[in-house]
Amino acid sequence: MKEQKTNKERFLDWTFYQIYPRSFYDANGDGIGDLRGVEKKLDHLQALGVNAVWLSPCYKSPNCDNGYDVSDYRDIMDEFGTLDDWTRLKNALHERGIKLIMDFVANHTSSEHFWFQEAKKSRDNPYHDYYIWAEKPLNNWRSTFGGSAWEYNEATNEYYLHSFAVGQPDLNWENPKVRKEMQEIVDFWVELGVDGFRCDVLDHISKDFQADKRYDGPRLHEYIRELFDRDGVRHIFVIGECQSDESGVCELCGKDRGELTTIFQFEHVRQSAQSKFIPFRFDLNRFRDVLVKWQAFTAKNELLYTLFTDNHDQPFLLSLIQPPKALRYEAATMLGAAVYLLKGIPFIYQGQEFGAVNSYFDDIDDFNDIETHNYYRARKATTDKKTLMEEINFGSRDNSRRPMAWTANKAENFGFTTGKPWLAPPTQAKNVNLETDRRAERSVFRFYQDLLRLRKESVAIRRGAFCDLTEIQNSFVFSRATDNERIFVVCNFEKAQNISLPVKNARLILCNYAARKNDPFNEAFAPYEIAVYQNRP
Ligand code: TEU
Ligand code: CA
Repeated sequence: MKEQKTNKERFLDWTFYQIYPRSFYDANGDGIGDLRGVEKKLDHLQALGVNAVWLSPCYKSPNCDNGYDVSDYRDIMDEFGTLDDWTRLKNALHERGIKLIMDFVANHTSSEHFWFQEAKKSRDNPYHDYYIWAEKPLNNWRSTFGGSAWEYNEATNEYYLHSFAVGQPDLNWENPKVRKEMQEIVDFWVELGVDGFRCDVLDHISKDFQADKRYDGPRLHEYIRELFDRDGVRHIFVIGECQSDESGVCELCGKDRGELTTIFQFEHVRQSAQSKFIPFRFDLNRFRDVLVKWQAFTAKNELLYTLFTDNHDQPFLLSLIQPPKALRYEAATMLGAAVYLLKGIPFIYQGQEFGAVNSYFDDIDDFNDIETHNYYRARKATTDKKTLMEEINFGSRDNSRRPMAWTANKAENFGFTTGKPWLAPPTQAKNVNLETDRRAERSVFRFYQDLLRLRKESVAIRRGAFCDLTEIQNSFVFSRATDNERIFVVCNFEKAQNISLPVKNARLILCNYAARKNDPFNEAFAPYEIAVYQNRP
């Protein structure tokens, strides 16, 4: 049967790799990753088997929030290179058949952006209305990074809204001029050849100041359509970072809505209702249940779903499930199979492909993230040092932002830079790095290669219907099927147990314990063991 490709379904053939440029690879020895550095590592991406890249922000920025505070949307951050370097990188990616999407930070600018520099001067400045001002705070909203979301500005005797850092004033999307500016920025990059955008906190752009939450305001959908449902733009890939529940997702991504290709939905990775810094034990059964729920929901409503476990905002999920050290490979590959064989668009975060884990540092000076520092400052008077550092190490976004460990060579900063790295490398880099992993018999990288090759070869994995076949707790069993192909995925969680197999006469196509190759249908599963079977009736 010929593969049917509706317009949106073609995105199911994309497999993303997220690059956090500051920490990926430093090509000029100043200790900071850069665009030339990304270009130098394209062999790695190709060897892994991805065909799309999401680049975290690389625009001009004073870096109060590592590029999520943009001071010029049409130029590249000095540390990362130039617009020419960007064009070279884009061309090099495209030559290899790899798509490129850029981060698009639309909710706020840097306070050093020209617009804000003007806006704060006086109430009658032509840029004043580009931002959100009030004589008294309009509500008691808190900034995500701590403190009030309203900051006083002396020159105008007003407060301005910043949902994130003080240096990230929220744009006033009610102002048609702001919307026009943002459209022109989208056009600028589309003309330069980007394949799409990952839209930072897109659900924040419309606000209801009376509401408890800062997102999903009344004009959200209107603004999104105005931005992306236009000639010359409609074809691109647009993924929104949104907190929406089920009905919100339908409105944002529904087939005929003209809004987003898909969104990042976080329910499966955010299990704790408490502050992200308060340690908790991640529950894999709950994780599975949420994934199953969204597989069913997106199928029913014909929505595209995204498959991910990690990004630059959270500690590595692999560390949250706390596998014994000796089982890191098994746990990492089990997570990979449980997530990336579902229906949706995979996003792999840098480091995941060799089983990267969280770090432990005793000293707050070994952290950079603004959220981490704000938390430390707010708590240090009332919390004992040991507890506080445990919280910081558990929840800090720096866990996933540390320089990539390419090699095992500590003296050479694990292959990241010949200079002094901008942030201390991961504490476990000696053992957990790409080079060591690729040489190992149990290689996470090789498993990911196999996984992505299977996705490429199998229509059922990319397009097939999902069916949950889980019978017992601490396991996840599912199938993916088209008319002429069936894939069965059996994942065991942390304890050895027997799992009755949904199939007896199929081909074993992927496993993470060598012993299974000799005995494919053994129902005894070892800790974190997975087995994937294929059937072509
Ligand atoms: O994140 C927005 C967001 O709501 C969260 O992911 C938040 O950063 C996290 O919970 C804090 O722990 C986006 C970006 O991904 C993040 O890096 C930026 O800091 C933030 O927006 C502001 O631009
Ligand atoms: Ca550099």
